[in-house]
Formats: sequence, C-alpha cells, structure tokens
Amino acid sequence: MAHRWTNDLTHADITPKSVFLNRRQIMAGLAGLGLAGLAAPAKAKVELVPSDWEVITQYNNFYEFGTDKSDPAKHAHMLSTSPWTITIDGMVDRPGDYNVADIMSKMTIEERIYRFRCVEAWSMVVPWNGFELKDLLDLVGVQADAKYVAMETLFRPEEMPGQKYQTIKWPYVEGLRLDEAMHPLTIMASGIYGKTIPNQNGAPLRLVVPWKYGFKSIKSVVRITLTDQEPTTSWNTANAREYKFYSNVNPSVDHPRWSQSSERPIGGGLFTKRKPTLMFNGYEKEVASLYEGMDLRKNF
Ligand SMILES: Nc1nc2c(c(=O)[nH]1)N[C@H]1C(S)=C(S)[C@@H](COP(=O)(O)O)O[C@H]1N2
Ligand SMILES: [Mo]
Repeated sequence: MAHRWTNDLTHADITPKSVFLNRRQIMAGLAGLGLAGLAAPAKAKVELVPSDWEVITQYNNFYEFGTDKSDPAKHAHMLSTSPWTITIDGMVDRPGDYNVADIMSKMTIEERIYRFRCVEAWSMVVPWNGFELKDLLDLVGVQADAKYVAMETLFRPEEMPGQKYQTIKWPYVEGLRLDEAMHPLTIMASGIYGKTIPNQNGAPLRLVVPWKYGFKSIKSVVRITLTDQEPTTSWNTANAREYKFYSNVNPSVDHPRWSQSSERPIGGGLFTKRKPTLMFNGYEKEVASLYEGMDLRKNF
C-alpha cells in the first residue's frame, strides 16, 4: 500500500475530482465521501458541507483534558504524541508494539468527509484524513476466533490534566464488533482538512465510526486488542442504563433524558435550526445489514 498523503494537502485538493477512488470506496464509501451523486445520478446530490476548522478543533469532548467543550483546545498541547506506540495484542498472528510512524508508512491515507453526531445531540461534518481500520487489522492478522476489537486511550495524568479527577474511569476504553471494525467506513484518523490531527481531536490516531454516537470514536489510541468477549466501554461503565455497547445513531430510540430525533449543528451561529437526525447517521444503506434481525431498541 502506498503512502500518498502529504501535509500540505489543502481543502481545494480534496474536491471530488481529485479524490482517489478505489473499488472499495466506490462500492461502500461513496455516500461517506459525499459523492453519492456520482453513483446514483438520478438521486438528489448528497450535500455534506464540512464544518469550519475552528469549530472542529475548538468544540471538543476529550475528558482527559477536562469536561468543558473548550478544555481540550486549551490543554491538549501538553500531550506529547511523538514517539507513539500502539500495542496490538490478543487474538492476532503478529502481536507487538507498533510505532505509529511505521504504521502510517504502510497505510493508504484517504479523505473521508463524514457526518459526526454526538450522543448529546450536536453534530458537525468533518473532513478526516485516515486509513481503514481493516487495513491495520489485516496487517497484524486477525485470528479466526476473534469477535471484537477493544481499544484503549493513553493514561498519562502528567500530560492529561483531566485524568487527575475520576470524572470517568481511566483509561478511556471502547470497542466494536469485528464486522463493524472491518467495515470500509470505519477509519483511524490521522488528519483533518489535510493537516495533522490536532491533539484535542485525538492525535496521533483516533477511531472514527460515523454511524455511531461520537463517544465510540476513541481518541489517542495506545492499545488495540482482538478478543472473543464483548469489550467493556467507558460510558457503559459510567452509566449502564444510558449507554450500551452498540450506540448506533438512531432517531427513534431516545436517550433516557433527551430526544435523539434531531440535532444541533455546531458553528452556524445562535439561530441555527436543528435538523432531523438520520438513521445510522445517514449511513443506513451502508451499515444496516450489519444489524439484520437485531432488536435495535434493546441493543442501543
Ligand atoms: N479518549 C477519549 N476519546 C473520546 C472522548 C473522550 O472523552 N476521551 N470523547 C468522545 C466523545 S463523547 C465525542 S463526541 C468525540 C468528540 O470528538 P471531537 O472532539 O473530535 O469532535 O470523541 C470521543 N472520543
Ligand atoms: Mo459525545
């Protein structure tokens, strides 16, 4: 796989014309790239206007740096992200400590413009740069018995001041079912708008699962473990009644304390209208088959 991402890529370079289309993207990622119009000319063009850089990088949830939306942008400069190792272990053929720079040199970096929907009912559109998690998992060789992927964030309270408080149990942990992790829409992001991902957004590598609530998209990952047990997740540990494992965006299953039927786009000013939340955050066509036969009211 070639490394074909540069740091000086500008947003003008990532218009549909220059987006590299491989077969997998054409089959599964077009809607995610905002290019559905190309695949189905008869259908209305899907408009995904990326949120402003300032919005994406200054309105954040990253409790390791504090619980205010402005805390991560204020404090995340304290985090040193180089060198950075990700331990990949469990049910894999080639377990080990993988240096992020080495991983990056083997991955194909693509532009993915995705909707992003927090469980708190706000949303953005983010032009990520990243690689498919599947490519990393293929590199380490997932064993036949593995059923889930568990991930963990760095624990380093000297550099992550929010970790001095037990707001949630550290380290932050998340997980996916293996088929969700292998889905072509699931990426590890290393950039935004063609720039290296800022610390507050989860440098050097963070998960992005666009059809799930934002908290599944774990930041600053240091461990990836393949397992046959459903992984523990931070928000389920914090409040099992409100947050369960799947956390798929679903406008018809409300949070116990608020409606999930609509969302507030961030960055449009004080009078921005709420917009309806879409099933699987607009990726229903791509991911609904993963949940065939499942009761999504029980498995929320
Ligand atoms: N390690 C870690 N990852 C995390 C979080 C966190 O507090 N710690 N917050 C989650 C939540 S609730 C959301 S909405 C997204 C926010 O991502 P963004 O700040 O890049 O928009 O990150 C998710 N990943
Ligand atoms: Mo969130």
